[in-house]
Amino acid sequence: MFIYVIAMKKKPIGWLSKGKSVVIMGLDYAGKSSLVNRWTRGVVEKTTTTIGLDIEHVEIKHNKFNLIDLGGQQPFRITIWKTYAQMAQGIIFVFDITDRLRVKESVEWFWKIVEWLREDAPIVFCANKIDLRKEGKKDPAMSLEEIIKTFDLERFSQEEFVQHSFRIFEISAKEGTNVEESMQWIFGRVIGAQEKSKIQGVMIYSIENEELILELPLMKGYDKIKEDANLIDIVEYNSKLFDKSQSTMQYYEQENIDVYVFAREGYICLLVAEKEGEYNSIRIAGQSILSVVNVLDQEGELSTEQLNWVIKESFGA
Ligand SMILES: Nc1nc2c(ncn2[C@@H]2O[C@H](COP(=O)(O)OP(=O)(O)OP(=O)(O)O)[C@@H](O)[C@H]2O)c(=O)[nH]1
Ligand SMILES: [Mg+2]
Repeated sequence: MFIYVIAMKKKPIGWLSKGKSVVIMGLDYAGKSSLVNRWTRGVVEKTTTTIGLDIEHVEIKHNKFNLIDLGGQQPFRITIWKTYAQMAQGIIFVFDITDRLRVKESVEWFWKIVEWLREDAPIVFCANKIDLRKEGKKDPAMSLEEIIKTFDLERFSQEEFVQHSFRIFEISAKEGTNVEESMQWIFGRVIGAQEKSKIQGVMIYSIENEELILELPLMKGYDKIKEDANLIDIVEYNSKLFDKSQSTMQYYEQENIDVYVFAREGYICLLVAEKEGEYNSIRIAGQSILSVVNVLDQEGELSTEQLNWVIKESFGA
């Protein structure tokens, strides 16, 4: 098998350019190259099995990406997949919903990939070839429920995998169904992850003790912005608004910055961010900080040093 594959090699492997890499994986014949063709060129040309890998260079919102389409045949799985999974900033996993015979194999490889990934890499699961779901006759294709159950995809809602953004799309590379949607989602997540550093500073205030328990500048220039923004006023206004049991999020637009206010379990957390940052990563950051604050406080170990460390580790300075 391996010799056969090498002998077929007839084109040079693409090159990796600067920028983040999004990697497409899945068994051979799943439709990975068809998905790339459909998305980048709007057509599905006749594909041949991918030897090694192909790289497309794409640009989204001024971000450059390598879109790496890996060969799905067994020899590539056991040789190059791990390396590319480890370097991926995002993963597109493609599954052929008519390939019942190899479902078990696909499930095994899927979870191997998840193990290799960086723990915060987003994953989009593309259940491909939905155009082959014919009404009327006995349906050989797998339903969404069946796929979620067989691949055990509900694990992504559990604590263990909460760092991975995960989404499943039913797509048809052939007809273009959900192709744009799934690609927008994964690249949006990868760009979002990149924008975590747009958070400039963090403040945490205890509603119960009515005191500021942490103020952390994460970027230069935060102090000046603080004066402009009257952050303390925002905190005080919100602390009057909410009691301990409430959980909420508010958003204030200032001249130079955006301010996100999260309130939960007796605390208010303010995130000062650059204008027009990616909302989702800020929301995740705010909620994570409050969870950490709450746990540390319950253990009676809430120290500024510890919080500084947690926040810097998680969100970068
Ligand atoms: N009906 C249907 N056929 C599809 C669809 N997507 C891909 N195919 C077909 O599935 C076959 C395999 O597609 P490829 O895109 O080459 O598969 P691949 O995952 O890149 O395979 P490897 O490169 O070998 O790993 C081709 O005959 C495609 O025309 C789809 O959405 N619907
Ligand atoms: Mg291919």
